[in-house]
Amino acid sequence: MKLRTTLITALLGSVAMASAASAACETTLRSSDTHPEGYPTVVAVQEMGKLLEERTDGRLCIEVFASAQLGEEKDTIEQTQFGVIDMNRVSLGPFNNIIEETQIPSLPYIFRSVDHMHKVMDGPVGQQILDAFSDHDLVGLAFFDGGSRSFYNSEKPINSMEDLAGMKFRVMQSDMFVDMVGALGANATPMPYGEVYSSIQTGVIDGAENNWPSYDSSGHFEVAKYYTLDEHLIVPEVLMMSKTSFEKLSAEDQEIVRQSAKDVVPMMRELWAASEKESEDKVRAAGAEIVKDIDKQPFIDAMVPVYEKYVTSDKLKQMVADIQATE
Ligand code: GTR
Repeated sequence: MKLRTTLITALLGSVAMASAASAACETTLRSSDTHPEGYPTVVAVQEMGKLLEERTDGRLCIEVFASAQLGEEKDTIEQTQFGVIDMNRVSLGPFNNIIEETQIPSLPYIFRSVDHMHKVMDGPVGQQILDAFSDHDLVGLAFFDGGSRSFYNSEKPINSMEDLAGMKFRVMQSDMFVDMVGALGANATPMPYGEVYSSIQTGVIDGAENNWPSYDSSGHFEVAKYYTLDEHLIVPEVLMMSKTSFEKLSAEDQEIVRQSAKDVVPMMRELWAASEKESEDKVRAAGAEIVKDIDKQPFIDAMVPVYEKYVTSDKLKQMVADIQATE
């Protein structure tokens, strides 16, 4: 937390001070996040709110409802489509069953690295995905980092794909992720994030999969101490707005919203990298057992049927080719 606060002050200090001094806003956009206060995605949207307030002379600001106060991701997506929630920061995972383009950056092992993911999402494929939100009553604003996701469980260290056989893992509510876990020889249970801790604790599932900061902030490391860095997913996260709320804004303010979302991305990325490190240190010190050097090739090979099932149309095939061709 201390590190995060120092970073934010260094990166956005002047804006933060300017906005603290300004008067109350005319319109406050309500934004949802499943993560708690201090988590990089929450901080990034709060910082975007400060930019907005400053750039609109107080016409617009943002209030982030953290810790799933407005509901679990799948439900808040619907509420954002209906205009009940103005803004939302979620993983692309729960969008997979709604917007087919979001399946592509959610494919296992599609990105070679986080840098590769950044290049793709900052380029034409990223724009194509943001544009796809507009057919679903939403406005895609920016992509945030979600690191890489790996399996953790309460039972035993996973050293190879064989060790996963028959185990039960929670996945986000995406059919593709159910098939991904099935292709690895394990069983998947899609469920909301907020139910995972107790489901592991009571033995309903053996574990789940996520990135360092979520493994830490959710407390899942307390009930599932074996974490294997197979890094099967690098799923970007998205900040989007309800089209209903967006269309209430003037053209000038719409542009300021779009620009401010993009402007917090570099800060979000720095915050994310620091947060990963901080969470890793914390869960290791708390006794989590990490398997780091695992042969990923069998995992990658096992994903062929998932690609065959989900990358079906020419459009989706082209997206995969564009990603693979991105240096
Ligand atoms: C986190 C992600 C959340 C949510 C969660 C989950 O890494 O930031 O948006 O998708 O994972 O697994 O449900």
